[in-house]
Amino acid sequence: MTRKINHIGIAVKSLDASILLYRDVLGMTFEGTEEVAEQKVRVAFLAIGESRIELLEPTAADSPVAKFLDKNGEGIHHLAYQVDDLEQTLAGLKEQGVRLVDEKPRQGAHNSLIAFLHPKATGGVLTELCQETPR
Ligand code: CMX
Repeated sequence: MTRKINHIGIAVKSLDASILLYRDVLGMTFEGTEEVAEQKVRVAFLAIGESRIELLEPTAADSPVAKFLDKNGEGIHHLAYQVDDLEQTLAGLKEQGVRLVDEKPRQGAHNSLIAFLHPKATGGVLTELCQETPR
């Protein structure tokens, strides 16, 4: 069902300052920034091997990432696993009684479809499932 770690989401206060760290200090490949209006975040992707780091900066005070930063400060926000068929995966998880944040796929960054599972159902780790769609 889950194929690989698509990305690791890290909540940051400043995208620009964090890009300097991940690109210039840690040497990852910067792939660009994007606004995900539906999630109220601006994101930057940095490639590392077959996976990515996703830096998340809130764009509004009521963004889930703003709430996370207020409570925890900067740090790992979620893990994202790649699946082939998100709709089918969600249906299977629902059948198993897993608590979902999103019952239906939503639009994510990089033209992907995404859905979150509730951290209370996944051992305290906010878990995202994503299905890459052709660009
Ligand atoms: N990782 C682990 N636990 C988390 C968490 C996170 N990122 N965010 C919240 N929680 C925990 C809280 O610590 C809290 O636990 P306790 O009750 O034990 O204190 C509990 O979940 C409830 O948290 P809350 O602060 O009251 O926040 P909400 O219930 O309002 O929302 C959540 C939590 C996960 C449902 C919400 O953040 C959400 O819907 N997230 C999915 C969407 C998202 O995060 N989008 C941003 C990224 C978008 C992208 O990658 O494109």
